[in-house]
Amino acid sequence: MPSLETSPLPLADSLDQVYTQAALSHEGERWNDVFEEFKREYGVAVDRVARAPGRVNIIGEHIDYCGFSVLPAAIERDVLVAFSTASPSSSGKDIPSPSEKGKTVFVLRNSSSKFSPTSFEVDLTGDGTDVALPQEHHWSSYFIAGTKGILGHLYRKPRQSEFTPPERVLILVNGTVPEGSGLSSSSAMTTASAIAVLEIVGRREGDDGISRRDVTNVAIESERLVGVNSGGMDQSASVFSRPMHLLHIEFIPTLEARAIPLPQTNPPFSFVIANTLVTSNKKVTAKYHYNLRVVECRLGALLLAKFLGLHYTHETRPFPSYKTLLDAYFKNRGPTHGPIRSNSQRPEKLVPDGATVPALPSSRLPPKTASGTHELKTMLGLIGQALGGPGMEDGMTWEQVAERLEVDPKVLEKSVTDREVEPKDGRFKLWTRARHVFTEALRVYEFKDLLCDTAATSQRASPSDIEDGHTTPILETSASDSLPDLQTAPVDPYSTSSLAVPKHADPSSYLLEQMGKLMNESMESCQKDYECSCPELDELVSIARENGALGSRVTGAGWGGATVSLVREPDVPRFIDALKSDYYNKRFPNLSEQELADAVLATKPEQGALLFQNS
Ligand code: NG1
Ligand code: MG
Repeated sequence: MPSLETSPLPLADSLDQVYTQAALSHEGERWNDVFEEFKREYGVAVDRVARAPGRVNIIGEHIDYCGFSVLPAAIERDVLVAFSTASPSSSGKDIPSPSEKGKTVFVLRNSSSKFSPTSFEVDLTGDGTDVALPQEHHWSSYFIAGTKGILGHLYRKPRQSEFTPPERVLILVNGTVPEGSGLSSSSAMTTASAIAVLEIVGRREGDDGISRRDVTNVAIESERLVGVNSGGMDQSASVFSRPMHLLHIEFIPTLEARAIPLPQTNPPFSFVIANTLVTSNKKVTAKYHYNLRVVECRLGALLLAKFLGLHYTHETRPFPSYKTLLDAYFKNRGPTHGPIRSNSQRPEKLVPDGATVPALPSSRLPPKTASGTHELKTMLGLIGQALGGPGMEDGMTWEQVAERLEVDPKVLEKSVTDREVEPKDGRFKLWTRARHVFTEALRVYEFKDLLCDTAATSQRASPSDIEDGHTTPILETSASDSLPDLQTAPVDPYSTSSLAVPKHADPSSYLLEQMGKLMNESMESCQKDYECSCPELDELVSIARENGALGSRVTGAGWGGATVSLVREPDVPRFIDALKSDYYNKRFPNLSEQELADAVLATKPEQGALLFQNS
């Protein structure tokens, strides 16, 4: 059985299959509309559809780019890229032709009139460098980024088969993930485009085909072309998710995803997404927000590595490694990664007064299901000493960090970021950012352990690699089939988790409360330490908690976007009503019914990306 990461993308045989799938059946009408619109626009039928969903992150915010694992899931909102390489019929409107032989014109149209049509030309046998991203940011930027990324990747892997590029690719995009809402419409688009182009150039399968892991890595790297130094959570969730599972995604040393079944509780629970309707345009604000945080974490990693005396020699300047906080943490983990050096080997003046470095366990990496939370806790103790300390409460300037690292500030800046960042008062808040990262990483493990313990105690499979060969049906089991039943679950005496579900009069309540508590702690850390919240997010989570949410937090990058709340299913209608009357009616009294329905939605984890053939 191929593993999750190396299996090819599944291809459903026919759209009939789509309609019969529980998760997508209510989407039938939308798909029909897309098919009809395509025919109207181009005069030919859709040949294939690449579908990539948005995602909700349940826990693990702003730690993917630090190398730590996260727990998101795909949602039903998605991007459909319907395409055909057939010649448009004469009824097709204004279809451009390639300007030279060998080039292919991509004709890009979007079902939403908000997004203007465009086209671009590319050599599909080349490396993608002949096409540039639009000067002005446009919705097609993400599509083109995915195209460039996949072509660049394939170019390094010679083709085995003959390929004649088509003259045109006719495309209709139809998306239901609201943009700028923290549900990752951008990644859905980049991922869907990478999959579509992979299919168009005939490299999805076979000796020269590439795996799902490759596609995901390409989508991750491609999206960075658009201007944000993002991590890999969204694209991974979009590709690997499966219904009724959370995805535990690890990035280091390689991308790995494991599906963890959601427990069945009594009463059942829902994740409710509520959009603040404050759009956070990451591309525009990146230098004050997202990219700045990435830089703060990288600087923290360097100082931490230096503090720990890790391979920090004159030869390695300007420090090629320790790009992420996980790196500094990882390499601190015993013989396989080089032991911590003793105090005497560390340059003295870098060690704040009274700082001591406790011995860390020298064990190897813990197995996937156990969390190694102990070591993270130890690191938490260290970051205060490495990044905090007297005079550093308000953060450090480039110069101060450079001085501590004994490098030129200009060299430092260049090696840490290729993007402009503008910290407030010129100061980087390294300690609080790192404290968020390490506590959040810990919460992810605790959350995962809660779910795994529940799965284990109900004697079902604990997290496993998803085995999705291309012949695998879209949904192999009905959702309820794969759910561990908490009510009948015996307690696992061998559980390693500090939060192991104890014998409890009401295990469902216990589990939901613990999950909610971790989500609330995550929010608090995002608000105080990471400063990625905003007044509207703060207000939404307060209203949520006052109206039945067991936990409520920002999902996605923040500074706007959406919240996710854990709500008992019977409470969902009342909960949604309360959000409508206390938040939306007050702040956005003129929303239409449809806009309101789009703003607040109860979700269940959904299937990740797929490619459909219209036959
Ligand atoms: P949003 O802004 O929600 O799409 C971003 C990043 C993720 C991750 C989260 C914060 C992109 C594509 N995604 O998501 O990698 O860092 O923020 O946890 O930028
Ligand atoms: Mg995004």
